[in-house]
Amino acid sequence: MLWKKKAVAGLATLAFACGSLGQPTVAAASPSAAVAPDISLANIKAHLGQLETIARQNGGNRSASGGYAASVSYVEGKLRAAGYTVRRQTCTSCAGRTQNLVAEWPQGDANRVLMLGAHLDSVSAGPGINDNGSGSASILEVALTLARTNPAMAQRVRFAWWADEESGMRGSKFYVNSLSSAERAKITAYLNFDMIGSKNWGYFVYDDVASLKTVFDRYFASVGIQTEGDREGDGRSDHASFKSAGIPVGGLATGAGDVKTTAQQRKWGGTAGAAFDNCYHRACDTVANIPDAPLERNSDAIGYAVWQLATT
Ligand code: DPN
Ligand code: ZN
Repeated sequence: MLWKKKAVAGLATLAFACGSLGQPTVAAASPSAAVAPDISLANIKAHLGQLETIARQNGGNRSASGGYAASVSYVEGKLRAAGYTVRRQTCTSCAGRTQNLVAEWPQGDANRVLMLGAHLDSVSAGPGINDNGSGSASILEVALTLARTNPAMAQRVRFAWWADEESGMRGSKFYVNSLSSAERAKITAYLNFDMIGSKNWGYFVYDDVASLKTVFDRYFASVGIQTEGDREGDGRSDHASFKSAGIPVGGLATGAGDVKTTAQQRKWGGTAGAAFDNCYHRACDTVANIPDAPLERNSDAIGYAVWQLATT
């Protein structure tokens, strides 16, 4: 949509004008970043449909080895076809679902790495389409869009799909522990996406690092959406593994089992007094549990942040 691209182009100029006022950080938006393209909602929904089919064919979930392994193969196949070099890491402290999938776009300064991640496992109760097909499919489509549009890069962008988040963020912990201190120091920021299509959505931005929250907030402001700092997900998803290692973290979420307040209903619509996602960790977390609006906004926010932080 042209109007949206114009609005975002205007924001790039604003970021440039205000850049000198910001605090120096390891993860500042680039003054000369390219304009982010639209991230295709239709493609994201196609990925989610595939993940649900995989769950159906494997006992109704993507938690046990069959449904998890098939999810890894699906994402890996798309990345390889787009030209990514993809690495599987076997997480030996993970149970049943053991493969982390890591893909790096091989352009930009190899000593500065922007990392994005989403957990690819579900709980055993259901197919896990919001939790966390939504984050997994969105960063997959961002990765494919990056390959297709091939902008000039200031940083490396590395994407990860984590094994075994649901029993204690084991995949991401294993990965962070496997890095040398020199490799950790190259990661300028880790951005996490876990549940970004909740049916009774809110717009939550991780507030661990102000400069990263600001990048996302600029996108949301450009489309007239107010955000709140994320509380519900604090320490509960894979960003915690990176934060513990001293790596700056950011991310997005639309809410899980917490209940929407009246003030939040006034801000975002939906139903006050009901959970953000009443199918959280249940069998009904299917494609029918995902509305378009939060998925569209959050995936475009991810694209905006990647282009702002990593392109030139
Ligand atoms: N996605 C939830 C889980 O994996 O169980 C944790 C979570 C809740 C993360 C709320 C973010 C926000
Ligand atoms: Zn989750």
